[in-house]
Amino acid sequence: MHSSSTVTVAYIGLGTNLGDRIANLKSALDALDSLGVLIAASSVYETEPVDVDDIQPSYLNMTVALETRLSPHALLRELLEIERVNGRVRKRQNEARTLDLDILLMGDLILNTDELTVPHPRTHERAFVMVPLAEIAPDAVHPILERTASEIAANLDTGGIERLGMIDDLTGG
Ligand code: PH2
Ligand code: MG
Ligand code: MG
Repeated sequence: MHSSSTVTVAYIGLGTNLGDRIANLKSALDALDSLGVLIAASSVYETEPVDVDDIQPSYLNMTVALETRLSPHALLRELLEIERVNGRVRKRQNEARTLDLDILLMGDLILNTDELTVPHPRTHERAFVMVPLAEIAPDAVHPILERTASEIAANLDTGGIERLGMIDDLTGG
């Protein structure tokens, strides 16, 4: 695994709306734990699908903070592999999935390549991302908007999301 001496905090969004959604989140957390140090995890939220063009089950979403020495592209490769191991099949954009792992923010990095855009392009528009992010990192600054997670979250419509609780207090099914 490629690594450098620089430690950064990557904020990662987790999403799942197929299969045993709690089990999918737990499996992802176990795998993420091996990529660095998980320093925070938000509550789990049940959320209405956003930006989808078919009828889909509701999502579970949460965010984590991962302290890691991986480069952004190395981290992306690891996240895609964790998605694959957890049954992610990619046919169409924004289709239902067992597991989606997105790099939301990575320190104050601004990156725009074909494979990876950081901050995640739609992060700041999405309550299902920003509410759990503001829960664990209210003062994290979006490096393009130059606003904190809590400021961004406060301006979003949170009607479609419901806090369920911490993952360790929830059971699957
Ligand atoms: N992910 C998407 C599209 N729409 N909606 C919700 N509620 N949660 C998601 O994680 C989500 C979505 C594409 O990644
Ligand atoms: Mg996504
Ligand atoms: Mg994704």
